[in-house]
Amino acid sequence: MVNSRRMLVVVARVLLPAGLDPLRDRFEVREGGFDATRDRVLEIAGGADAFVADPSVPVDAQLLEACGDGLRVVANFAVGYDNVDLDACKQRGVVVTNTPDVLTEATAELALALTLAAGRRMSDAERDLRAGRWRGWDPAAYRGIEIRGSTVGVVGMGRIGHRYARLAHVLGAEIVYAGPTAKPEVENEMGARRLELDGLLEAADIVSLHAPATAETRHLIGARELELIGADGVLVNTARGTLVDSDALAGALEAGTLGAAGLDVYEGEPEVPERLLAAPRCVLLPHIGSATVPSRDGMARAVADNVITVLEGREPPSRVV
Ligand code: 8YV
Repeated sequence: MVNSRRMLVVVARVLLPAGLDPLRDRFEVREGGFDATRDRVLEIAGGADAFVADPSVPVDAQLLEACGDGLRVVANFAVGYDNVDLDACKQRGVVVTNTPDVLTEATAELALALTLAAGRRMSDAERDLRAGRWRGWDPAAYRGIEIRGSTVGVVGMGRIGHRYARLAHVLGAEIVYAGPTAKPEVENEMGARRLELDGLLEAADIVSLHAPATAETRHLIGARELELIGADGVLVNTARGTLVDSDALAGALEAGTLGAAGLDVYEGEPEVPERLLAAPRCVLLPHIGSATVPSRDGMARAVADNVITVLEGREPPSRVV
């Protein structure tokens, strides 16, 4: 008898209809749901031909084992893939994909929004107003920086870093950048200068992080680096929480040795360190860098395209390994 089993796609948590519908048209789909625990994910993973993860779902040897030998692709619902053990996937011959490009604009724009919000002390100002602490126009209160005339330091001049640099440059900033490779096209386009990280932190009034989370970038920004950014400087992080030592950051904000911070990502999400919640001159968002309609729908579609192509024996549009 011919085996007519429909292939199984396991979605660890949730996927938007833009990605779910085309998958359901072709395959059996099993979803863990928004609050799926690790145990629940391991339980539903069995028999998966494709596994859809997101940054809150660690994909490690144990999970791959739970999926079983039929697993052909791990499709991450994100551009970042630090939650996926690439070596373990490679060892089992499992393809890993991500969702680049479709979220470049949304994330760069959010980094710009955080730059302005932190640089102009919007969180403190709004908090004071809502708490009834606004006692009238005060020429000395909430004074911040202007992007025009500032030096903006982009750490990681990839797709998102480049788009953010363009936006800041259009607003009149001078651009410096740090990263493993020189980007002559960006240097030609906007006169950007490549610096070593320390030089960038010293030169920049605003530092925005756009590097991936790796062992090398863990706590890239600690107490020493924050001091280099300085008491008037602004730090923005829309990349990954592990890039910044959050205790050191809270300390610098409390002591006034860092001007302001705008954060969208944290170590150990969805936990947010108490000290950061209480810190002054700090804008905190719940990891919404890619949260626009076109971006999230584009990401969901990209997940489906990656799964479908691999399960149909073709090369996926965005393969990591
Ligand atoms: C969110 C992101 O994690 O793509 C990434 O790497 O960090 C963000 O887009 C994503 O939206 C969660 O699925």
